[in-house]
Amino acid sequence: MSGVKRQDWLVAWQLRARFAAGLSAMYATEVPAYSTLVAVAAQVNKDFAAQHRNAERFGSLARVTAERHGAIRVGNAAELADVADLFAAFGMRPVGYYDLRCAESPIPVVSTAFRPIDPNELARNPFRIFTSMLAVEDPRYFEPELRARVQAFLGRRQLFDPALLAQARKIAAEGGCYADDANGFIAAAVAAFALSAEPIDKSWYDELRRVSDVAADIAGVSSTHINHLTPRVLDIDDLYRRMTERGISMIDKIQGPPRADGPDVLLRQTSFRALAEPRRFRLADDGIAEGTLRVRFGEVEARGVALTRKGRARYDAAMSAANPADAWGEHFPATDEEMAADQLAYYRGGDPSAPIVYEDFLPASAAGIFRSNLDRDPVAADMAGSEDYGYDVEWLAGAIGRHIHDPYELYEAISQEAPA
Ligand code: OOG
Ligand code: NI
Repeated sequence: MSGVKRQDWLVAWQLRARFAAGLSAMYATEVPAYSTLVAVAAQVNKDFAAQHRNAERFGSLARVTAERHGAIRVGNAAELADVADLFAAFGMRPVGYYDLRCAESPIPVVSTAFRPIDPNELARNPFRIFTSMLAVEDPRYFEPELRARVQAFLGRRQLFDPALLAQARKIAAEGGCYADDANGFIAAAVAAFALSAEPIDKSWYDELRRVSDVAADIAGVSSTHINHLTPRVLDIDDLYRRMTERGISMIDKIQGPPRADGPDVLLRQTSFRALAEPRRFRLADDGIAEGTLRVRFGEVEARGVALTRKGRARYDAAMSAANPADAWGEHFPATDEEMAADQLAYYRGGDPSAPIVYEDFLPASAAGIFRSNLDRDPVAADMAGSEDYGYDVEWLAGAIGRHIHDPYELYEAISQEAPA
């Protein structure tokens, strides 16, 4: 970075911005369609800003253009605790709990999102990583014998170099590090999420694929990897059209709220399948075979105002209608003034011109994004019932030894502050 001297002290947001940029550069070399997506997204944002006076109401154009979220998947709570330690060095805390086993099309994971929580930190760089953990204790997916072998496999692998984690803990404790040390730290952190070139044990991978593609992606290989990196756009319908025109076939719809006349709410997302990437497989006779896997994809998103619990209940009602777009007006007013007056959405100091942007995820969309990129549905013995098999937010917080922030409490606190 220009103007940064070796002895300069870099704080969490500066490290986070470099981490996000480093992952983005790596992902662009790994998944070329990502570069197309980023270029089209930047053009959409520029055009939107030129045509709309209040284009920056959900964040500055600089923030939105640099904004990304990533996603990773890990196998168990010990791995998730290491991820939490690593991301803490970048000022990213666990926020929210998502149980994707409860989705309409269940996925055998529970998830949280690591992100900054302070409004100033978010404004500087809001990088977030949706992090999923395999629900290996859930008997609907894993019978005892397979579970034991998955746990043994996970217990043997090491996702992160202990020296990297030690450095992360030190940086988190000290609130930053010298520029001199930052380069190596960030390069090592980025490299930890590269797609591994190590041969994949084919019979083990295939056995897990019979449970679910996600189980194989998580526990069938010896490392984790960034599986998508999502830019943010100001007009996702426009983005969808432009990508389709370029011959990139997107999933058949935009997930989340329909396009509406009133204020944008929550999060709208869409994705496309990445091309198959070459991978090497180790066969039963110890021979190596070349093959391909399609485990990664492209995604893009648009963000709107954060909804209160009351607003979220309205959202769920609107989305359960046969045609959410038609039903939208019955559940939501058309102006920020009415949204604020009805306490449906969060505004700084209650000022309707100061919407608070939604910084989190939507479980139905997340499951939809997972699903749209899988070849087949996971096989679960019996999906019916609401049994969580011991997974809930308190369990997860205890298992990683960290408070998992409640998104509503964070938005509520920001809404008490005076408009910026
Ligand atoms: C995560 C999918 C969820 C989103 O934007 O909702 C997600 C994954 O595929 O690991 O990233
Ligand atoms: Ni995503």
